[in-house]
Amino acid sequence: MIPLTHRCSIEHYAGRPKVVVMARMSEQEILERLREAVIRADGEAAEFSAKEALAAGVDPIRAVEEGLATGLREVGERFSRLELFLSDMMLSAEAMTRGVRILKTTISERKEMTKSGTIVIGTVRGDIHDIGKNIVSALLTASSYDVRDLGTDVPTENFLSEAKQTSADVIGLSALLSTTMPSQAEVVRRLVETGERQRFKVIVGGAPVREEWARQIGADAYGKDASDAVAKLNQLLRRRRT
Ligand code: B12
Repeated sequence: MIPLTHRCSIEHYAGRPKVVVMARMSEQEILERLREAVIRADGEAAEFSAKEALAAGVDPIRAVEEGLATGLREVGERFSRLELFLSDMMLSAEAMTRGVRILKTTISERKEMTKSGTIVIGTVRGDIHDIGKNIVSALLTASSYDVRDLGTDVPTENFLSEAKQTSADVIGLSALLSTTMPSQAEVVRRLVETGERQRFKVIVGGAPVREEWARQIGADAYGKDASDAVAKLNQLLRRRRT
């Protein structure tokens, strides 16, 4: 059997078909294929290339971040330049989700044994973007966090009540729109008002969010991407335990 990572073509020698196996596909080529599949909104190609990535031993997080997500961000830029319609963005998002579904299986397999902490996570009120948040949830789960994912468009009070109910260590807030970033600030404000600010750590993230914003609203941490989210939480909780 020919590994998926090898390109092959059928050529004819003396009138007989012969499979010619060509050079192994490089990691860079696989990442490029993932990116292109999302830009073309081709879900089948996204799944295929995700399988190629796994077969080639590409780190699944890298395949998501440097392959699929790069494509989706480019689609977002084209949308903002009015070169694409909202429906195009939706189809690309679907293609990305199909690729992520394949890669996620391997991310989840990495699960470590000791529990790292409990996090209540969700996309804030008014915002339905969930692809990035789902990746963060998957990597946190793989890093042994007990993740309570509340989904999207989550009302402020739901973050508070779920965190209390589960005795969570952390509340994670995702926002993809500049108009919904204030909902992250609202959660922190409510924690202060209810006297529970010291009880839970707060981490924020999402494409328009920056470290400076996290500081401004009084969050404990900002995560640039899924790997950074895990690193920041490990740091935060270690500090709290010592
Ligand atoms: C896909 C997409 C959609 C899809 C969402 C599908 C879904 N199920 O999520 C659909 C088509 C539905 C959509 C709708 C809209 N969208 Co949209 N969308 C995007 C797009 C192209 C990609 C987002 C994405 O999934 N990226 C890939 C993931 C992997 O990256 P990520 O989300 O940034 O997540 C990473 C990090 O940010 C971080 N992270 C994320 N969350 C969290 C949470 C925590 C706690 C931590 C620590 C880290 C973290 O880790 C993640 C993994 O690395 C962006 C473009 C962009 N540059 O972001 C526009 C974009 C966000 N959308 C935009 C807009 C305007 C809209 C609409 C208002 C369009 C409209 N006219 O209706 C609606 C809003 C609907 C709503 N009320 O929420 C704008 C926002 C502009 C702004 N700054 O406010 C963008 C930037 C496009 C643009 N350039 O104009 N969108």
